[in-house]
Amino acid sequence: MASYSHHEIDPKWQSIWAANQTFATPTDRSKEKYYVLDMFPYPSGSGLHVGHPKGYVATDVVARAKRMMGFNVLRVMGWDSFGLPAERQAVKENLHPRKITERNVTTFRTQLQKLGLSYDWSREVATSDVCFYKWTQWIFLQLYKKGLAYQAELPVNWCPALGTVLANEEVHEGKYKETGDPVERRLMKQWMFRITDYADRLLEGLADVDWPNRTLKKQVEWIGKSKGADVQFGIVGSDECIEVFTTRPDTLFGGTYVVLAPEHPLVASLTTESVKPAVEEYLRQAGQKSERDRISEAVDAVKTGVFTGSFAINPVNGEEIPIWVADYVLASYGTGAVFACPAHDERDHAFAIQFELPIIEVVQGGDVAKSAYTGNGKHVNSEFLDGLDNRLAIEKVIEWLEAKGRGTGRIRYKLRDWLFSRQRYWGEPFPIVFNDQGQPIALAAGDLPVELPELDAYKPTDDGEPPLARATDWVNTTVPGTGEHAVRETNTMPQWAGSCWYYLRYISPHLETAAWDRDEEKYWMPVDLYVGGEEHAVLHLLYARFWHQVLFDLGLVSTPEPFKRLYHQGMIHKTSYADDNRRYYHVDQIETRDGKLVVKETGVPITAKLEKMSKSKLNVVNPDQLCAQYGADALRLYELFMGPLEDGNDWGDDTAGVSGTRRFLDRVWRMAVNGDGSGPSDKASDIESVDNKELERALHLAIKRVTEAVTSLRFNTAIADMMVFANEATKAKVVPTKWIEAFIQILSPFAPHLCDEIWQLYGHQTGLAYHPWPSYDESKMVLDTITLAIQIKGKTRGTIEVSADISEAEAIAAAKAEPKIAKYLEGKTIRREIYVPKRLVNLVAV
Ligand code: ANZ
Repeated sequence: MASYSHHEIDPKWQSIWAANQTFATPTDRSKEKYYVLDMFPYPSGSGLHVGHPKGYVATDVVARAKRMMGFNVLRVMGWDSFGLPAERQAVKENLHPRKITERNVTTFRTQLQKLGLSYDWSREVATSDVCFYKWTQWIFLQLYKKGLAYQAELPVNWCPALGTVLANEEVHEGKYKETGDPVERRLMKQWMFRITDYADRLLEGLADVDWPNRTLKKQVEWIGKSKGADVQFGIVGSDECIEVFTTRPDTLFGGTYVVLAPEHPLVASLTTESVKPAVEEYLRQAGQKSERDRISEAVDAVKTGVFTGSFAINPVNGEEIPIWVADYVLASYGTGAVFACPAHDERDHAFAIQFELPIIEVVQGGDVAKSAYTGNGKHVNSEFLDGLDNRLAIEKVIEWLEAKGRGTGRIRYKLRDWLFSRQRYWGEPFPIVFNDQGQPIALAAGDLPVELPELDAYKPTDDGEPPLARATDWVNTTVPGTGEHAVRETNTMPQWAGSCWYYLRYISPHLETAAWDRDEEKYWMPVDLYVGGEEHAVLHLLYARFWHQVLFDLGLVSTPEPFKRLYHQGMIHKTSYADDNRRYYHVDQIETRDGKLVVKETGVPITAKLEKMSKSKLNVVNPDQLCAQYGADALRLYELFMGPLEDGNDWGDDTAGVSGTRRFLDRVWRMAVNGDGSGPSDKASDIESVDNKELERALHLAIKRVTEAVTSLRFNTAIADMMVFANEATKAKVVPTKWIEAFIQILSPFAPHLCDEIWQLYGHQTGLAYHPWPSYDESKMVLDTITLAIQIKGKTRGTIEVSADISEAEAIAAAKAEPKIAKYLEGKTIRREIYVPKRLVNLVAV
């Protein structure tokens, strides 16, 4: 049989695995554990495209290989199933969000199951199930009791059209990004978490995890710890003072003006009559920008601002300097006021140029007339700081300010407390009631769950109350214990809540008496490998760490950090075709005419662009169709063969890539299985070994590389090594059955259906899922040695004996290390290094 029938094999093995509960989580605790976790998806209405499962396939290879290596593996899938899209769809279809969610989950589950992913489906969870969110509410209570949850009246981004608050990330230039509906700042009573209490812990914990550097950096920046000082500036003609936060108190002598955020409480009283209209107009304009817009604009050269007419007194030298208002100063950071030192701060410099304010150099090292000098150097024009290095000057000036009572050393964070309530229906209700005095009362664990009441309209009420306010029977209740009248909290929790702890519920998904079993938690935690998109580098991963650290402090979990190792899979892109009006076309509607892309029917010119896959861009490739056409194994392999896991990849032609990995699997089949598909091929022989160095080496190298890939996650090159073995084995007349079997074992995590089938044809009664992983022998990998010529500027000066599979870097290093060559290189610099594989190294030294 030239090819194998995935139509038979895929469903056959999927049902055998299901019937035998092959991937049920082991219950014996004698073996070492491995917890491999995927970021669980939001089950959206459009189902999976081929970009989604890349990470899941990668973790599946790891999970399958780890089982074969003797680990107890925990591998579960679930659904992040609360959230706004289901609620919007519910309004559209007039169907309950639960129904919509169930429908989407069914689609997702079916699609994932077709890929043969080795999840323990008996442990599946959904954050919107009451038996799950009961425990989300319970965890909220633990944080509340610890004093970490509080209510505050806060300015929020309120969108009247949607009737909800929006996150800062969702707002751009005063409008909701998705729909363009206007957003206003409104004061509302919100639930907040004191995540800022954990700022230092969240920083320190990063030292103990194996995460990508970029992600660590993003978390550090988000937390934004700054050391500096709060400094008081007097105001000319007033008893009040302006407090500023600065990280560079050493530059106070170069302070030439003070800037207040537009929202600063002193703006009104400091504004003099003559400039009042200008200041008011400025405040109006600034009010329309979101904080995020203001941060991103802060780096632009063009500054906006307005003079208040008042002057401040510089505490180090008594100079009177003008007080401005500008929106590059944020009300929510520091004290909402800064002193500006244009000579040594870029934003201040741009502002000073714009408004012709003085620039005074106080640290030497640059030309401050041209640009701000932010480097280190010695102080000048700074009286008692002159001659000091700026880092020492910071300490000295803080001492001076503290002695004079004009300032204090201070540490500040960018991190803000976490706004934890939403005016939405499809989320977890809070386990909180308010008595008639409006005081919040936490329910007891025994009162949980607070079930989401049934509603038939999911928009907020007309007066802006959350949708749950409509459920009056539910809202009106009593204080447990006293029977006093009370009303329930009608906000719900944000979608982040469930994803903060789902990985703990996977450990005991059916436990009714607790969120998780403590002994089981001790066994399984921390998560050994967590794979998901880099878009979660900050919020999800910071929020989950915060909850986890609190749970750790409460003695409820055994590890301070939840996710030991983190890895981001890259995003798969696909060419999209759009005309100048950003109308998208399907690839079938496009053709090339005179070397240019046009729409077939109309001749309209088209621009092709690599983009994220999305329905609206008509560039989605459907995995179901590929599974049907080429089989799950070919698709799984292609997902990992395309390129390094962390890179973004171009999917390429719709099917070309998958047909390539399918051809490889067909070759494996022909090599291993006889013509009628009933047993081993004629090649397979009972002999122990065969004198075929290339083949033996290819086998051991492939085992080594696949074994390493299970840790390094460098799958694409490991697959290439398996392809080399398959080619060599195809060429060979005789291959020891043992070698074919070892190869099938290492291929099985990638192509589990095909490999279990071949394994069975080779007469084995039990499948490969727990078959011991094969070992490799380094000595079988060395090929014979070869001789490389070493040239200096093209003249041969010597030779070296090296292993035939030497890499370029190794060859060059070996050439340089050769004693005979050293004398030619003395006192010279190597300008170029040229390597001709298997022949020579040429060092161009001058
Ligand atoms: C004077 C100064 C002189 C500053 C200088 C810097 C360099 P990070 O590291 O981000 O904490 N700043 C303080 N509060 C601000 C606010 N609410 N909005 C905008 N900017 C604010 O930066 C702290 C620095 O950012 C502070 O130090 C302050 O400018 C500014 F040569 O003070 B600096």
